[in-house]
Amino acid sequence: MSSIILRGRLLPPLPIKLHLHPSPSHSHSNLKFTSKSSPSPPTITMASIKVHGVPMSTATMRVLAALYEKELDFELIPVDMRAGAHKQEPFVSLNPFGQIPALEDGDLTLFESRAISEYIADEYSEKGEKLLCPGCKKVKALIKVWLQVEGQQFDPIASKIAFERVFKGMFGMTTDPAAVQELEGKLVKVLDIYEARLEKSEFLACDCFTLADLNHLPVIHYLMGTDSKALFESRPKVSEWVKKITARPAWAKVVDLQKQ
Ligand SMILES: N[C@@H](CCC(=O)N[C@@H](CS)C(=O)NCC(=O)O)C(=O)O
Repeated sequence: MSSIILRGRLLPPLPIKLHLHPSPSHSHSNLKFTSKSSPSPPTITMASIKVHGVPMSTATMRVLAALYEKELDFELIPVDMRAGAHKQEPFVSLNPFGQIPALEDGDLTLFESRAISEYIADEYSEKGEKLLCPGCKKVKALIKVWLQVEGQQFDPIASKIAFERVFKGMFGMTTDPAAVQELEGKLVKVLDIYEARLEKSEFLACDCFTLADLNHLPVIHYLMGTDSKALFESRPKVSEWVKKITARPAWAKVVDLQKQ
């Protein structure tokens, strides 16, 4: 059993069963993955990229999605949140705010999942899916707009709904229907804007899948398992977009990690 603490709230243990592979280079057990199509179980490699986090965490999932889209090998180092490992050394040397995920790439250490996914997309621009359209400044500017929209308009509402509808239940807490109603009232206004945008382009920034779409995946993934799904499905363009982004093979690998 492992546990998770969401946005400063200590929550009871989470029933995640991680399939652990002993690592010769570390005193604790880590998970090593290769993003290239290979038969499971995951291949043991000397990955220089290390992700500290857990696969149930939305912020960790965002980073994992970027790594898989870029077909990069990485090592996932589970953080024992039940034991408060994220609030102690050595983890707080990676993220002084004591939140997962943190990323190590050689001698570079990063935290904040959106900054990490942007770093991966930029640093490994030649690999895998082009998530930032580096050649086109105007598209790049639009990607930045929609990255901000996700972080500033969508996530503050949608992740609270996910907390009410998904995580509270997971941790034996009770959903507050009044809070859900109020939040959904706000989310529909945001989704109406998404619907209008997606009438003009196939994805949020342009006609290709970009980091702006990717950053939405973790919270959308959880909401699709709740009654809030109807808010997405009742908007034809939003519904089509959700189907396309959640069907990506890289995303399927992130979801698979939760089952291990
Ligand atoms: N803005 C941060 C949020 C990270 C975050 O809230 N992580 C959660 C798990 S999804 C966590 O570590 N919570 C523990 C805490 O806040 O103490 C990011 O995107 O990386």
